[in-house]
Amino acid sequence: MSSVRTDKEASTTLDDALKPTSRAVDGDAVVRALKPVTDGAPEAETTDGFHLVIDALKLNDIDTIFGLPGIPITDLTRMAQAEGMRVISFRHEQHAGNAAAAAGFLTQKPGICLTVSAPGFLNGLTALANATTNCFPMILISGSSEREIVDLQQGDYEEMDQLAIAKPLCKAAFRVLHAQDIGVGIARAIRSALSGRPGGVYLDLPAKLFAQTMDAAKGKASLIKVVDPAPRQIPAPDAVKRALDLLKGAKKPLILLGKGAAYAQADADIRALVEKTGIPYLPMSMAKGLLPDTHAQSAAAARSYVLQEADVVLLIGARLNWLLSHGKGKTWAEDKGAKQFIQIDIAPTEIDSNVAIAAPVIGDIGSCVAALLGGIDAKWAKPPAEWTGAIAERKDKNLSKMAVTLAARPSPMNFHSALSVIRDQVKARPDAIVVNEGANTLDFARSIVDMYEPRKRLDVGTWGIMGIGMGFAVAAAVVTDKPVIAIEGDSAFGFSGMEVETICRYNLPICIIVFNNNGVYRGTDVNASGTADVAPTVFVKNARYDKLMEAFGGVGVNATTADELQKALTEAVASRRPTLINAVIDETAGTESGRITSLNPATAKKK
Ligand code: FYN
Ligand code: ADP
Repeated sequence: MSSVRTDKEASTTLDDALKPTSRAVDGDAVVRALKPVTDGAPEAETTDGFHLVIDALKLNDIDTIFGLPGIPITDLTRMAQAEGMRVISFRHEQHAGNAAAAAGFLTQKPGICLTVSAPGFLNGLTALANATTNCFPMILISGSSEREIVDLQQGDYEEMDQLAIAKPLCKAAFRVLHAQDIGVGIARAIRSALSGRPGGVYLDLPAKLFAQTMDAAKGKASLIKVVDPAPRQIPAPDAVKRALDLLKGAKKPLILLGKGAAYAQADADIRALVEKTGIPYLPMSMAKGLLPDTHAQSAAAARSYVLQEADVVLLIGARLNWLLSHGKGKTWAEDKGAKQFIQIDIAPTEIDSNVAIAAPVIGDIGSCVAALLGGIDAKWAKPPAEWTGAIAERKDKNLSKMAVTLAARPSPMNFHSALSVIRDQVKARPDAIVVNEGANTLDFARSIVDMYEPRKRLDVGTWGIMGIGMGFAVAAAVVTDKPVIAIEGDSAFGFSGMEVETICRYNLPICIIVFNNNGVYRGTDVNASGTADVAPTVFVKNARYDKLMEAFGGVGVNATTADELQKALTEAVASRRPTLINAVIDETAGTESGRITSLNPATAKKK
């Protein structure tokens, strides 16, 4: 128990706390908790809701909170810090939530986001829903108004039925009303976030809970250290055999690695499976680096070809959603005959969600991949040379074409020339974490910037969401202490740009590169009405995003050439100083919606 107080005179008892009008007053509670009251008489040691929350998290090896203080959780942030937790305070809850989600993905521990009631909670909710969509474990803990007032809709401060609102947007939602249930509440939240398919969990803590007191020993005994929160799920032997038989018979097999495979931290076995079978593989964007992108078996540079031509596809932690054209249609050359799919996933209901899956293998990726590996012996026949040869041919052609484009040094810079600099830096520092969002900035960076190590690339994920940039970057720096390179479209950066102050405040080794082409997609759109307003996609021309970083004491650089960009980026990574490089990009470069133009109704029609 990290903190205990003797408070015969404590102003809030459990009974008091349950009265509708009592509320923890920020300053008072922290003083009470940090300075035990003694009058010489023997006193019972007590603890309170604040400390039970902190102790329950610490007991479960959770040492960091991402959040934004305010009523009623300000004292919780102070006390958590006083008790040795790292508390990273943001300027907007959405970014704290995104940080928690990224921390969850990187560490396999639920990232914690702490917010105030109603508006703060709602700001955090986007991140919680996004985490759930992406299968990242996080817990959004929000203070809330008093149940009695909320339920009678009597107009409490920041009144909102938060639990009801959160429920459909996350994997599980809980509310704790009594201090003695905090241990159970946190345990249930951790288990829900981590077990099976990971996801976001909401934990509602009404204001009064924090000031409730109880006997310290009983409080300690009420806490739960969660044992085996993500139990291994061993696949059934017949499912493994079915999958191996199908794979063995394939003439043009393909392995597709998704971010579930990256999350699973089964890196060595995944690599062994790819290498021992000799099957070409395609990484989804956040699975890049599970094997180095330069690996001979990577088919990333022949993506369209392998998706069309493969006859048996082994999906490992990847869903057949929009990012994979739902496993059908032109992308998969459906007219040439259906593919056969083997799918490894922890969620049995994922199977057959879009197309028939011939061989589902249900279990955790580590166990499933190990089981498949068990069936690959020295007699395993590698895929036919016609298949691997045809892929190599297409790949080499694309790589050579790309090399020529990357070597060009146009003025002003275009996406390719700027990204070629970043590509070289990541090659030199493969341990750096890349955060990437935007439209063109995202799409070009994904294929140009090679990744070499697992879980080094964080991006817009399943929703293609904008605004994850600074939250993900902060989390990456905080939980790994590695240099972070955030490759940001100018529009995307705007969603979380104010967090540069957070980055400077904690002096994080983050270098942000804003691809500034004066607008959403590009900066050349015109207002057809002829009025004075600029077109909806156009920003202030020639903006200096670098000045934003300078305002808070970081390093700002305006880079108009690849050489300037290269110098600034190399210095930033080496010095670990917060840096923002305003990379001036040709405003005519870029296409509407990047490479997903087909999803944009207007441009799709024009095509
Ligand atoms: C890939 N490619 C390469 C390389 N890597 N060529 C040369 N060198 C290298 N290293 C080729 C690859 O073979 C493809 O060409 C093409 O580049 C693009 O590859 P990519 O990026 O892997 O795949 P693609 O087709 O762009 O899309 C797949 C996707 C991806 C849908 C999974 O686009 C994605 O993750 N999109 C997210 C988009 C998003 O969320 N946007 C945010 C909203 S923006 P071909 O083989 O010739 O096809 C709102 O406006
Ligand atoms: P991508 O976007 O990279 O294709 P997705 O988010 O669509 O990846 O898919 C990830 C899949 O991985 C989800 O279906 C999820 O259930 C699964 N998954 C996540 N973690 C594990 C794990 N440890 N073991 C097995 N499957 C997992």
